[in-house]
Amino acid sequence: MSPTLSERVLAGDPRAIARAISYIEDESPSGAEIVRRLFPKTGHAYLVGVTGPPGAGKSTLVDRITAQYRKAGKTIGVVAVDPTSPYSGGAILGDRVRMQAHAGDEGVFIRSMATRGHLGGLARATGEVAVVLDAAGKDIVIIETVGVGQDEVDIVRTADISIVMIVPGTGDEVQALNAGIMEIADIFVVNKADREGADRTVMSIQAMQAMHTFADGEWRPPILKTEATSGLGVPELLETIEKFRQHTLATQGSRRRARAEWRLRELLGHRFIEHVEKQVLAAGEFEQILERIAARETDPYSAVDGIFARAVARSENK
Ligand SMILES: Nc1nc2c(ncn2[C@@H]2O[C@H](COP(=O)(O)OP(=O)(O)OP(=O)(O)O)[C@@H](O)[C@H]2O)c(=O)[nH]1
Ligand SMILES: [Mg+2]
Repeated sequence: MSPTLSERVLAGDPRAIARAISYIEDESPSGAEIVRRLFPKTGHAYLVGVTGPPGAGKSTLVDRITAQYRKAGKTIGVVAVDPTSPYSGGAILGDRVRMQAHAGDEGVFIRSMATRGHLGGLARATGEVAVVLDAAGKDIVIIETVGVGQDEVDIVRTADISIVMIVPGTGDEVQALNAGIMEIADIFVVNKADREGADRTVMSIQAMQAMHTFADGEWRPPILKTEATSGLGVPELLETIEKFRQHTLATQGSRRRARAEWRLRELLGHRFIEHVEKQVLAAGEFEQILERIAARETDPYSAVDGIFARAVARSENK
C-alpha cells in the first residue's frame, strides 16, 4: 500500500507538503482532513513571526535568517503572506527565486500564500500551513506578513515570537505602525541600517517604549539594527531570538494555549456561520436580512436571535 499524503508529509516529503498546503489554500475538505491527522504530531517547531511594512526587507531578512539557521543545522519552513497585494503574482515570483537559492536543500521549504482577495480566513489558513510544516519536522517555521491591520496581528499572534521590522524614513514610520503591531513586538528590527536615519528610528522606538513601564523580569523588546542585503546584524538577531526563547520557556505553554483558544474560537465561529449559511438559511435569505437591516425593518441583534433560534431548533429536531 502506498503511503498516505499525511504519512508523506510526516516523512518531510516536499511534494507532499506542497500538495497539503494547496488543499488548505483551496479550503478543500482534504485540507481539513490532513490538518486533523497532522495536528497530533505537532509542537516540535518554533514559530517565528516576521512582520513589517511593504518593502521593509522582510523577505530578504527571512532569507538571511534561514541561511543562518541552516548553518546551525536547523530545518526551516517559511510561509509568506501578502494580503495587501491583489496581484500576489509578484510576491510569488519573488519567492520562486528565493526557493531556487535553496533548491535541492530538503531542509528548507518556502511557500507563498495566495490570498485570492479574501482576508477573513487568512490567519486560519496560515496557522494550518504552520501545522503542516511543523508536522513535517521543520525546527523553525517562519511566518512572514505585511504588517498593516488586524489580520496580520492575528497571523503573528499564532507565532511563538514576533519580530516587527521598521525601516528608517521620514521619522513618522514608527507612529505609522498601529498600536496592535507595537503590542505584539517581542523584538524590533530596524532594517536598512545602511540608510540615513537608522539611529533616529531606534530612538523613536525607545521613546515609545519609555511610555510603558516594564515589570521586574518582564521582557523589554530589544531593538536591533540589521542590513538584510549584506546580512549585517543577523547573527545577533538569532542570538536575541534564542534569548527570548529561553526567557519565555516557562510561559511558552500559556502562549500556545492562548493560540489554541484563539484558533478554537475562530474555527467554531467559522463553522457555525458556514452551517447557518448552508443549512439554516434559504438561498438568498442572508441578503434579504441584510436589506431589511439596511431599511431599518429589523436590527442585527434581533436578526441574530432569530437565526440562532432556528439553528438550535434545527439541530434539536434531528
Ligand atoms: N539598502 C538596503 N536595502 C535593502 C535592505 N534589505 C532589503 N533591501 C531591499 O529592499 C527591497 C525590498 O526587499 P524585500 O525583502 O522584498 O522586502 P519585503 O518586506 O519582503 O517586501 P514585500 O514582501 O513586498 O512587502 C529590495 O530591493 C531589497 O534588496 C537593507 O538592509 N538595505
Ligand atoms: Mg516579501
